[in-house]
Amino acid sequence: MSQIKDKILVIGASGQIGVELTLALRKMYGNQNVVASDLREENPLLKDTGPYVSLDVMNKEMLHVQVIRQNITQIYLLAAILSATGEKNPGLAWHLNMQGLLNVLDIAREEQIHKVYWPSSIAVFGPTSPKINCPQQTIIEPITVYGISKYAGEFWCNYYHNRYGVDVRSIRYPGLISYKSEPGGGTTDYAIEIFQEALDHNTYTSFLSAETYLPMMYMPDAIRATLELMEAPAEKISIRTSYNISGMSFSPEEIGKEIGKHQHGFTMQYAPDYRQAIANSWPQSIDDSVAARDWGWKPEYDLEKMTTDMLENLKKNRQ
Ligand code: NAD
Ligand code: AKB
Repeated sequence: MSQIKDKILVIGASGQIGVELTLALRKMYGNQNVVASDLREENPLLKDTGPYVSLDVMNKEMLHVQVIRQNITQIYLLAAILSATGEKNPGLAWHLNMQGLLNVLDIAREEQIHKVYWPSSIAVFGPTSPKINCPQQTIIEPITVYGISKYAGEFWCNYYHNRYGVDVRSIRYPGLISYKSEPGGGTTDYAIEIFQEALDHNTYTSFLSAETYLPMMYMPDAIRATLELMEAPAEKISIRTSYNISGMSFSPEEIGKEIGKHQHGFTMQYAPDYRQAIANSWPQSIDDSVAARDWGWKPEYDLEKMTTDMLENLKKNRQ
């Protein structure tokens, strides 16, 4: 339900999730009430759809000024360094992922921002977490700097909620698959590359092995989950760290077979690299029963439906 009085700032709006989330928020709240911001230039899909400001989340003063100047009442923080890129520069990943969040939480507390959204990831889980139907609360020992930063971030969110009353909400997204904007350097990015390569060359070399099962989700489900969580009444939110949500699980071989149903003669090769160890440390599937109970979460897309939609839209974009 749209709330006209709210003014939203999306930080990291030019990224894979940011573009689609900004467009969805503009539909709900009105174009002028959703300010997109990023360190890099405005994504072409956002052009002329609403206000855009250039902003570095690490510059707390600049962020604070924008929040006051624009009368911001909700912040969606999407700026982060993802798992694969994070392993190349652990110090930078820790710094951005932690300090960016702390800057936002501090300003939210000082300016009495109504709501904050900050995504976590299935990357919080590690090799000692259950592989199948990984529960909301379980052993969590991440092995990547990205996973460590997300887990620490979850507890900062919980802390700011308990201590200062900041209404911060979060989801542990699985790997997200989309066709509108490029992925930002994750381990699950193969499941996007595979579609592009299938259409370009009818063959794909996966950087994960054939049988690597991972939790995944199609972007329309992820956007809907985000909006449903943010629209839920506060008394329904029992988890102030981050909610597990689930969409589908598949391996490179399985998605290759699914694409092959549409792309006659599609072939796959496998050349696992450093990302294999990251993928091996994550669960294969996620138990999202707490999100289902608290705010009614239910995914719509399975592998078959997502593959059909991805190929249709990617082909349309190429015409
Ligand atoms: P992305 O890399 O595509 O986008 C991040 C955006 O943040 C980029 O446009 C980048 O320019 C911007 N940014 C980087 N540093 C910045 C700074 N200092 N100030 C302002 N902007 C800055 O990432 P994404 O895939 O859209 O992910 C968004 C969030 O969702 C992240 O927190 C990520 O960890 C989380 N997440 C993503 C996935 C996924 O599969 N995409 C899965 C789980 C969690
Ligand atoms: C990544 O692979 O790093 C992301 C994620 C699951 O957080 N897609």
